Amino acid sequence: MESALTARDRVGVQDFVLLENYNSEATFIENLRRRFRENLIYTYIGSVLVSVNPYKELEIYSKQQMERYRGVSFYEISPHIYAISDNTYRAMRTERRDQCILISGESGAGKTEASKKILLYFAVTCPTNDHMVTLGDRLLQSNPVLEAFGNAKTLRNDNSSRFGKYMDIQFDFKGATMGGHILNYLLEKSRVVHQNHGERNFHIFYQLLDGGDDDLLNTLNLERNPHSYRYLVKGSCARVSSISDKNNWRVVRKALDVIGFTAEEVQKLLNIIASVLHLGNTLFGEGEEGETYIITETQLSNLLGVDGSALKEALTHKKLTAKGEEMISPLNFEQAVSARDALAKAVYGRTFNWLVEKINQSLALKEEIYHSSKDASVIGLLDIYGFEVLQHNSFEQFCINYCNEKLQQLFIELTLRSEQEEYETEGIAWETVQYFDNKIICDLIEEKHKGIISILDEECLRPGETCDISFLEKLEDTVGGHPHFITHKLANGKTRRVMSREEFRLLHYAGEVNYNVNGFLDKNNDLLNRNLKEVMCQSENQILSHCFRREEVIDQKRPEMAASQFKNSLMKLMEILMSKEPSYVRCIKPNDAKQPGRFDEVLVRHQVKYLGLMENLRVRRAGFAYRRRFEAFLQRYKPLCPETWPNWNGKLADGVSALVNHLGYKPEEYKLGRSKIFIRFPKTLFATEDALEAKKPEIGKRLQASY
Ligand code: AOV
Ligand code: MG
Repeated sequence: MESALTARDRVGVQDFVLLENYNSEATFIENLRRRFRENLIYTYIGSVLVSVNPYKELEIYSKQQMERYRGVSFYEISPHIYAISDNTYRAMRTERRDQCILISGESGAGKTEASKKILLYFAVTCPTNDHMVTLGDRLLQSNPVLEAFGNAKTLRNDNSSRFGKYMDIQFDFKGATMGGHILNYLLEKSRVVHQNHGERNFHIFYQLLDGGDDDLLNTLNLERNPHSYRYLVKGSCARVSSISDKNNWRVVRKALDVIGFTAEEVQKLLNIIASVLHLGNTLFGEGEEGETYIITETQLSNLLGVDGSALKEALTHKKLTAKGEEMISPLNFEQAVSARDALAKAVYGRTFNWLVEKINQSLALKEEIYHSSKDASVIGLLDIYGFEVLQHNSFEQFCINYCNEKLQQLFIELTLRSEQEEYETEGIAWETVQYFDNKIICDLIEEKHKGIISILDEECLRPGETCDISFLEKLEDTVGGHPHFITHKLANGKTRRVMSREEFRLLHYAGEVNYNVNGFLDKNNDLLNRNLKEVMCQSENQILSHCFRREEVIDQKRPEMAASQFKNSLMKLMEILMSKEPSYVRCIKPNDAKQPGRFDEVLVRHQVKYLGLMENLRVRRAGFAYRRRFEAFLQRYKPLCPETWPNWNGKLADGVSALVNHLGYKPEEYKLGRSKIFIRFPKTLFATEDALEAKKPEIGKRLQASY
């Protein structure tokens, strides 16, 4: 039989805290590799779960596995996404505090899969109220729908999330699920009209064409072949071997029913999806006088539920108000193409928001439950788009990477810094751990007046001739000297040859990215001609008339620009997350080929570095495994010591001292801070918990495990 030592050698340790040489990055990576080789994709750093994408189905997510993790303490069983889920759930129940689980990692690292497993765990294991039996199903079924409309195949990931998602799951005082709510962040709308080589449009288009029956496609005037649609072939890869669009169509179609979409709503939704494809095939011609006309006739206006000639007019003309007078001016060819694309993006983007709204209605607490749910608690799940570096990075990557920068800042704020600060305020000796604080990059992007987003907004609003290059020049003037910002201009006035004149480079926490400014102003402006809005708000398709409001046409106020809107929504998200007790899942991508069994050390080392896992480990190891406020510790364990039982009337610290003396804690096992006890090793706490368990019959009441 294999000895314990060789087993450890083979599979590594399940918590990095147990590594002898915890300062060595090589040891850290070797531990990850050993575990990965044995299909052990999860490892802890204290309470943080590190997950390596296996790129293959593992038999570790069954219902039996879920049962194994229910109510079991973290350290007694192998690391798992279910352990994090269960722990979070129990913390919510025992501490009555809202929780959140933050999942991070680069594109393709496994965030979305992790979030789905967590949701599945709650849906399967948590009790349900009688009138809420369908809620678990709806929560689960919201995923395929949102993924169909909001995910796409990219070079990094065949099912890449192109929107950010934060989902609250609400529980009543008995711990039963009672509702859910989704917040969505900035969908990558540009994908509707353009895809890079090797990438696709959103899944739903291909699913509908491949899976929809003949009658349905006939009513939508669609052909089955995706190559017939210009918006679907920009990336030259309409079909992907790893994806079954036909099967996924069935799943999505069923999910829409489960969530509660009516047949009429589904029809209207599909009319919109088809209309986007027809819009893409709408071509323009140029007359002798430079006027533009539409040369492709399709069923477009019928599907959009709008008047055909009004739509034609709006696609080729622009309405302006000058000095109180309305003027109609014809669009040239390029303008018409970009008006058409803007309409396609607006229609799709707003429909996506409508979809989230509808799902939220279906997951919402019933009014009467809401009012009687004062004791309700929430677990939030954050699954965003991961950090990405492409060959060509544009406005979308800028927003996505900024979002990841914010999340990393939150991680630093909440774990590394707060951990150190706590030791300091508690007066416990502490060796400072150096870590990279990315606040400097967040400031570079978001600072008022001086940050990149403010400069972009100013450039969009500035009257006169502005263009993407004038924005870049403004950036050079304003943030040119920033240590994380680089352009082709060198400080000595010479030029950096490796960079184009249309690019700026940001040194992100996770790596360097060159952004091409082409299209930044347009994408930030995100404008739709007023006459197109007028046509759309009269649509007979209720989804569209809901999405395009009359008030928007009447109200001439300029809406907030895209980047600022995103920035503000992220600020709000940070507030939401800060108000909750966080748990972390840090996802790692083992190779760029999306293949099982391949562990690319260089790639993994890079992620370990930028995710700050070594710092995380050092902080954790330098410190103590557990800490608890004196009153909470005393309250829980006082039955174990005659001096403190049944009531302790002296100072809390003295009571805790008496208690741990009685329990025989050795000096190296714990420290008393100003308001908390710090316990160095998990085993000390386990022994105390066991003693409490043994005493339960005596103290005559059931105490729930609290770690
Ligand atoms: P992401 O969410 O982190 O990328 P996903 O969760 O979509 O990445 O994972 C990418 C792919 O890796 C999935 O489609 C699965 O094929 C595989 N995968 C990930 N986790 C597992 C797992 N636990 N077991 C088996 N296969 C897995 V992005 O949304 O692109 O940032 O934007
Ligand atoms: Mg994802």
